[in-house]
Amino acid sequence: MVPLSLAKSLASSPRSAEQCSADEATALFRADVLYGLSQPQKAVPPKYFYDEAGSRLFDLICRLPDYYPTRCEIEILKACAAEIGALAGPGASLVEFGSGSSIKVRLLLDAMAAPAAYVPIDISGPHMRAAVTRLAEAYPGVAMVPVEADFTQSVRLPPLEDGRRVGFFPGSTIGNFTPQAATAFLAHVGDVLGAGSALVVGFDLAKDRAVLEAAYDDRQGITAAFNLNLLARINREVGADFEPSAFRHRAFLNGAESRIEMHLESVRQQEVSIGRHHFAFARGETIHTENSYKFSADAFLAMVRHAGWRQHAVWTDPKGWFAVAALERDGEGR
Ligand code: AVI
Repeated sequence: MVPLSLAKSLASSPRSAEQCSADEATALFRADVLYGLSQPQKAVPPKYFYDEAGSRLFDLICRLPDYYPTRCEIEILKACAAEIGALAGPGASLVEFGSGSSIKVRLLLDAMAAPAAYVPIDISGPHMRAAVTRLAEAYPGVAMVPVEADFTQSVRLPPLEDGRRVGFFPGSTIGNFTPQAATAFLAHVGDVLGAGSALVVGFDLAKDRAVLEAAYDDRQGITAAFNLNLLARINREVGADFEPSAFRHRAFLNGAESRIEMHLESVRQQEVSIGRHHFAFARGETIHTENSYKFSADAFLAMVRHAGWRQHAVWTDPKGWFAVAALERDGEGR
């Protein structure tokens, strides 16, 4: 069973869809879109960004000069990989929640002593499997055990060797949850990994508005394409008749909530239909598509403590823009 607090939070969870058939996934997508467009503030959960095109666009975002989180996090991971390797110990299994292209995990696998297994969990199956095929060639001694699933749901891990279980949740995806949902998710990860496990999680730090807004509204327009791709996906998979050129990408810092918000703004008054459902848009009205929370280290650590984790270490890049926390769960473990 999914804890209620977590189930409720799925409306604002980053990447997911249930571990279910394609038809069920489409029905869930349709229901989420119909529900979200019926709200006073129209919204679609950000988990739906990641179809094939969206996953490719996200990979491009990660290479953008304006999008600092990836660069900063890689810099941090390179510097602290040896300490994470020591924390994991020999024969550990690395479980990545929302593995995407499985790029950063190489830094950890390189630093670990004889890692037993890599378990990527991701809803975008084809994208994940292609990434795992590439990884398997580079790490022939590591068992690759991909799990195509919604990592926010009650995932059951495959049988693993006796070494420590180490969770990996990079990229500041934790910031795509509300703080309440993030706390529930971190507790859920603790339950999935079990007693004695460790968790390495990347989170983005609060900083200047200009730096943040440029990262989510880049000069090349890739983030705009990523956001607008959601409408193309809704048209294709749910049968809507969105005219993507009648919407524009908007990203701004909501300082009171310490989060970047992404929206799709209607450039004119219009109506959009999904079957017999019709949704009126005023000019300037938006669909809220994503929150990306920016934390202070203290606020983040309070949250992880609340979720049952103990701090092992926190590292930041020289500019203090991004942070990686290594956490531990009490107990005997495996
Ligand atoms: C996946 N997630 C951590 C990204 C973020 O920064 O919130 C998604 C993203 N949205 C726009 N650019 C990147």
